Amino acid sequence: MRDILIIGATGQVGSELTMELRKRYGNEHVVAGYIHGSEPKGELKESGPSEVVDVTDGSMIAQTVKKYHIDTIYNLAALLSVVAESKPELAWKIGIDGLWNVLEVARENKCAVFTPSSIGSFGPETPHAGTPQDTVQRPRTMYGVTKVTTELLSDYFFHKFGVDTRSVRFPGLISNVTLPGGGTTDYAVDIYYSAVRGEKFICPIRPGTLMDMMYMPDALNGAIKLMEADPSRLIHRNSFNIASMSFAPETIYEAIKKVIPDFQIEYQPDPLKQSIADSWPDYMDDSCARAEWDWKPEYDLEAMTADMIEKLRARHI
Ligand code: AKB
Repeated sequence: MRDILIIGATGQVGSELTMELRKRYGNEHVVAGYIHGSEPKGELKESGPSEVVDVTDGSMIAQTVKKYHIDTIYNLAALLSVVAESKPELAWKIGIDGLWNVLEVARENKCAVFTPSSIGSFGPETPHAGTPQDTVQRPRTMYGVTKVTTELLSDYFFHKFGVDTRSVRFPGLISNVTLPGGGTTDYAVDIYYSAVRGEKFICPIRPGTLMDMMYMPDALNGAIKLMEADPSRLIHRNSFNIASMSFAPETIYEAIKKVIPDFQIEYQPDPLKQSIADSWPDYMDDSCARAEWDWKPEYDLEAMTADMIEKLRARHI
């Protein structure tokens, strides 16, 4: 049995990861950490404990870890790629000063730590087709800089202090519970909301732009499976490429059109989002994750599209 703290529990990943972990480990064993202004609501609030945990305040993290005898921290606090370009200092403060606080508390209290990296940790010089596990990582975005640093610092704490740090490089995550907000891959979420609302979708990314994407249930399974993996099999730690599908905007549009035939799209590329997208992999090679901890996604584009549309329609969004 684990006692888990999720930092950033009300965000896109956190809101669903918290519920999934409560299902697997029991409600009382999973604490939802949030900051003022993004309080948990509904089932997330009612189903288990929650605490104000600001990642930039190490003593707050330590207090919660001690109070609930936490042994595993999922550290999800971060600014996404687009918003980080307008607030680079804050992105560093949350992503790296915050990570330092988490790792220090983990070292003192013997906690395992999961902190996601991203396809954003790669840059223009990275091989874009079949991006290898170990390759050039010279991103030119602040988001990317924080993600590469996250990988290095997490590995440092593992090698130097024995802190059990593990991580995956998430592709763009597509989900229907909490909106992402501030990322380059957000278009692949927004497009479903437009389609279900019967609106034309204005796409900020040019046709032909390939990026790795993943449906949230696979992302949650990946994170949890890695944290449960036998450590003796792990050659890598921070971070593993994981992949399930790669598509360009016209491909997801066509997949949605098969279900909603009168759906329309117009392309109005956003220069910042486009330049970030162009610097990221077309698709990653995730063979190390498959070999070292049996990573295997379930959803392809068609299965995800059917599920997204069904879920959004059921909620009358
Ligand atoms: C973003 O677009 O910033 C994120 C990511 C791919 O890490 N969704």
